[in-house]
Amino acid sequence: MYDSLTNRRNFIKKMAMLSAITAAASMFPGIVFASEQEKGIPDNANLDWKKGPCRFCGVGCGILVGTENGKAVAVKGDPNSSVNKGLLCVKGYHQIMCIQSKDRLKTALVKKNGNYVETPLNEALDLVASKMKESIAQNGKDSVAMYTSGQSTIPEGYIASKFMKGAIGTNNLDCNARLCMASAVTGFLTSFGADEPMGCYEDIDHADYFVTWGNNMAEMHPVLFSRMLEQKAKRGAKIIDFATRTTRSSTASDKSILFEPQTDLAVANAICYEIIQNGWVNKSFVEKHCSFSKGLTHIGYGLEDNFQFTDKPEKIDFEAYKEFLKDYSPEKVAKYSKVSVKDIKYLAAIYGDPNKKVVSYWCMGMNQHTRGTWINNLVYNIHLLTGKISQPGNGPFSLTGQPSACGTAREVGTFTHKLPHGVVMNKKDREMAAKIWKVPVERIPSKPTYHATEMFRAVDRGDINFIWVQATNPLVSLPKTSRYRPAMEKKSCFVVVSDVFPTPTTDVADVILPAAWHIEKGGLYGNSERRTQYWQKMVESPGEATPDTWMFIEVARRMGFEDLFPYSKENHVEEIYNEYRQFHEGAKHGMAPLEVLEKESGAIWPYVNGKSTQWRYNAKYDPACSNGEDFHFYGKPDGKAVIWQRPFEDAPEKPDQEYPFWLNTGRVVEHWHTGSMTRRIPVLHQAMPNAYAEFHPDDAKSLGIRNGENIKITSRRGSCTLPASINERGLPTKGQVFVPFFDENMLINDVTLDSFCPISKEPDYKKCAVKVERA
Ligand SMILES: Nc1nc2c(c(=O)[nH]1)N[C@H]1C(S)=C(S)[C@@H](COP(=O)(O)OP(=O)(O)OC[C@H]3O[C@@H](n4cnc5c(=O)[nH]c(N)nc54)[C@H](O)[C@@H]3O)O[C@H]1N2
Ligand SMILES: Nc1nc2c(c(=O)[nH]1)N[C@H]1C(S)=C(S)[C@@H](COP(=O)(O)OP(=O)(O)OC[C@H]3O[C@@H](n4cnc5c(=O)[nH]c(N)nc54)[C@H](O)[C@@H]3O)O[C@H]1N2
Ligand code: SF4
Ligand SMILES: [Mo]
Repeated sequence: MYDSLTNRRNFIKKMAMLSAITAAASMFPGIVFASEQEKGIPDNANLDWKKGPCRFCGVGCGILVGTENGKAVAVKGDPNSSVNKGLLCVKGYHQIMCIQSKDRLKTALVKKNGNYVETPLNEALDLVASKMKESIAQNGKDSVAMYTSGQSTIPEGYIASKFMKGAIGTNNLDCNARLCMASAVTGFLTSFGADEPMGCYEDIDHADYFVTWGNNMAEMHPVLFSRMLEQKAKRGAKIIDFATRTTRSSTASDKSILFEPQTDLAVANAICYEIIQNGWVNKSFVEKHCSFSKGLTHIGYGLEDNFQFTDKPEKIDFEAYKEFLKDYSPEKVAKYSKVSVKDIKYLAAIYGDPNKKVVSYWCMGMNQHTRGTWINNLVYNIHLLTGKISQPGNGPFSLTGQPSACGTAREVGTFTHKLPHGVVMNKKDREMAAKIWKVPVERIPSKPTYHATEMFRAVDRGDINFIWVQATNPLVSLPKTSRYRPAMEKKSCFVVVSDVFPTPTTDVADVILPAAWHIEKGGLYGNSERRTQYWQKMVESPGEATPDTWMFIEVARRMGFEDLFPYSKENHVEEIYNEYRQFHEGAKHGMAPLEVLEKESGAIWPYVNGKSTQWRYNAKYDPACSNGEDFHFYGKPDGKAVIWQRPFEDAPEKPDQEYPFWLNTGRVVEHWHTGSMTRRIPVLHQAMPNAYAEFHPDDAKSLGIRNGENIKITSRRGSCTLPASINERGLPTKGQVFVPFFDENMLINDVTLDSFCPISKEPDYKKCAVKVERA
């Protein structure tokens, strides 16, 4: 990709930059300091720098992309972005290196007699529209589905929703964010009645303690982690890593506390037990701003098709809650959580100290959990009991993973039950959508249909006959792909996949649509701190590669919905955003206008009277607070946040004699998810060429496994062979094996379990039982 840098000196400088980055990356995982990067940027006056958000994670760093002769040639951190202040991680710096990969999809491909035939895009879109129409005519609206992404831009997600729900009239729209932050959403809704965190990244500058609840931030949210390390160096802020596996985050922390998978539920309750026992409850806060509830227990695991669950919340009082906590004394919980009584008390004392500010962070450890909603509620309980919430440096902070998990998946609402404002079940919300979309309200169905896992189960059963997959790679990323790959190969379902590169999912497609990549189109993303960021197209896309939004619009028009999609090709991003903004008008969720987003490196919603709201629910900062009190949890009708009674319950599958190990899966700093982009970036691919299985050295010894030796991991669903890794990147606890899922040649998701949290429907990729043999 550096072809355009003909200047030899610049080339050498580039190489120096790469090695500086690599060196810094190995010293300090994933973290590169701006000064290192600046050295390598060509001092070429012709570079035209354009701003935007990073393509990769939910931190949402601001980037500046340097273009020369129509090509993107350099990336640096945006010094004006308050998120990263000029810093980026290894993925950030190298992001543009994948787009000129030789195997980039440049034309549409249509499968004919088992072979892919290059087809003009117009013809391919005709075919997609006719197949969609045919399926609807033969089997009804709910026989067509769309599966999108937290990496889709706001306009992409918005048009997908308008197309499926408003035009066709089916709720068969869900996205990969279901696999990612659905439990965060249901956690927020049950505790606060409104989605997304109350605080912002500036909390980092004020907190005395950071407690991470199973979140490997050094590798997954590297720039935020570097901001925490900076505060540690500057002010002595402390990082406590509470996790099931020793990672680079643990080794960079002040204290690492390990627990048995799933028992975070019990430890969180034990912390609340201690807070109450020691008189650390912030009584006036709790009396004024909190209520207490309990829900059903033994709620199941979603293992069977068409699993249904509805909770039955009941109000309780403080005394009943206190009584319930008796089962969670540190002494009792220490027995099965494997966290010592001393460490439980240590954690409780941090939260309980009224003079210390604490931020809790989490991501997939808590969300990919068969009790994901519960564990989110339980960590909120700790912050609510102590009143450490919605203030600079004090708060629970649920991090997102994907660049627009918040902006697109949650705010636009590309889920079966959601609308851009509110939910399909609510008549007023449907009326609002119908009005803005200019469609009859009866067209928007009032019942949710399939969430991600159920959607692919429905494909397997033959209940879905057409599926369009966009900006996600489910045949690598779904749990239990051993079931869903054969399902997608069935002739009963016509499969359309829009991607930038060939993947195991495009392998099963009937039509492959070539998508324009991030900087080849304009768009908007929303990051973890409710920051909306806008960028404009920076370079042309190759061949017939086209923005996803435009392909959706073209197909919708071909299906007879021209009137509903009157956008212009040149300005559709802006036209769509302006339409979408109407859904969120008002003090609780107002979105910044484009003129502001054009100038600034994003704005945080609620954007009210020309200002971002950094701390919601706190009357000092949030204009939507209206009860005359210092705090107002206005998401709930009574203005009070809910402290939930939620018990510890076991995982659906635990190690036993036949399958004696826990399997835990996740990620590494170098790769993005299924690796389709980062494995095409040479420096990242070389740094981490293939997946591996991490063991505790004692387990390796007793199994007679040497480092690098191939081993086979088998569950009740499938198996996967890969090299063993001992004492390398991370260190699982005894009895646990860890595998990253970025490698399409070593498909660990053939082994994982598709059980999910009954409330959020988010699968648990972190726990199932496996056996291990030498291969
Ligand atoms: N480099 C890189 N960065 C990324 C991504 C990427 O692919 N690559 N993806 C992004 C996305 S979409 C996401 S969702 C995030 C994920 O970010 P993380 O959630 O930080 O990463 P994972 O590797 O999925 O999960 C690792 C954590 O799961 C915890 N865990 C395992 N079992 C349990 C349990 O029972 N309870 C609790 N509480 N914790 C448990 C482990 O302790 C470990 O810290 O990363 C984002 N950032
Ligand atoms: N075992 C295991 N599995 C997991 C997880 C885990 O922790 N363990 N985590 C889950 C989580 S949290 C997540 S978020 C998912 C992520 O899983 P996926 O979403 O399936 O993974 P990605 O690799 O991000 O897939 C995005 C695809 O979009 C393509 N793409 C990039 N840009 C564009 C674009 O502009 N348009 C289009 N049309 N395509 C584009 C990329 O090439 C890539 O193939 O994985 C889930 N799966
Ligand atoms: S931390 Fe996330 S947003 Fe920032 S540069 Fe790295 S991948 Fe991009
Ligand atoms: Mo994710």
